Amino acid sequence: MTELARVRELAPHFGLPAAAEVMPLAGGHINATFRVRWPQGDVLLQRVNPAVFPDPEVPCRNGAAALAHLRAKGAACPQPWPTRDGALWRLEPDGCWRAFTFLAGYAAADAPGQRGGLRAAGTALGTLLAHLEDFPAETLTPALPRFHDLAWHSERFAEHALRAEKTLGREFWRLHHALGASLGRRPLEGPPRVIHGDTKLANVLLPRGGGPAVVVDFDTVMVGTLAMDFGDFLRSVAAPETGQAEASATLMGRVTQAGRTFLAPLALREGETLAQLARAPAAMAWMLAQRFLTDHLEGDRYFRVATPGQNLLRGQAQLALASALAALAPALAKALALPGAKPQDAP
Ligand code: GN1
Ligand code: MG
Repeated sequence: MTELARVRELAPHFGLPAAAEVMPLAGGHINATFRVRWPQGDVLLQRVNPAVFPDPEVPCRNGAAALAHLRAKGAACPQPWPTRDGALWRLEPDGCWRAFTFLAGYAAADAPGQRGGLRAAGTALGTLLAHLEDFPAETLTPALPRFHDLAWHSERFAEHALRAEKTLGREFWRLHHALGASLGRRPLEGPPRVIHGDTKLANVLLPRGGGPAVVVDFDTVMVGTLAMDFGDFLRSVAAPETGQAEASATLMGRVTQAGRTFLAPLALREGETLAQLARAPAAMAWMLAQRFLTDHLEGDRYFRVATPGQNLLRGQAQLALASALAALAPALAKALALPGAKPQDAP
């Protein structure tokens, strides 16, 4: 059965009319997402991928709880579209299906022409973490065990060392080892916090006509550290997934601006320092590089690819980016401590 036929089969469970227009939405690497539109309604329907999430109901449950918490605080949130039975998701043999009202009139913060949105995205994500500070962490079940465990991802990649060295080529292999030496094994540690888990720019939607940003994709909400969400955000601000990293002065300017806006709504806790946070973007890029490369070497079972070799290219781009970000880390720590950041947080 084609994906679109499957969506049509599911649609009645969500009260979506048979005549609605169905469009696949590109963007994510893991779940399948569709826009279902008809004259009176517009819905985003999504299948949470059971090949990636061992229990696809877990991300649905965690995400729904986080959204309820945020809504109670008055944050602008995606609006769940329940099933006809009033449930927030529907478990099927091919995954967990759920729907939200489609956010028409919004564009992702990484969409072309949205560069001015960096600050809005940083503020939205920093505010989100502040809102999650009193979320009951003990109610969360890990949706992806060891998800942001850098040492674990490095070990998995190291199992493929012989093939990896050959596939990557000498220069990227050297970058990989240099990153390991400069970042150490635990650059993402810190006191536990409830975090979003996937703070890339594309997960922040900005209203075209102005107004509050909406953060989406709560599948990976988890107990983690500030370094993880801060690092992943700046990693995504720093560069697109593939393609060349830019000149370091431009990169530094954007990363500093975005980093400051992210930290402004938050009070750093003991064990969260600007010196360590400044290394987190490189650490997140290095971890993502190893995740892409491991998946390439294991046959693209996790990250969807349009063409063979795409995960290799993604991995190489993240290695180059991690290297550029590691070089900027000392200057970033200083820049984050300048006026505009909080003086007591100086490294
Ligand atoms: C994946 O599917 P998507 O695009 O929301 C991945 C993130 C990566 C991101 C890279 C559950 O997110 O960790 O940073 O790709 N999500 C999962 O674009 O593995
Ligand atoms: Mg995601």
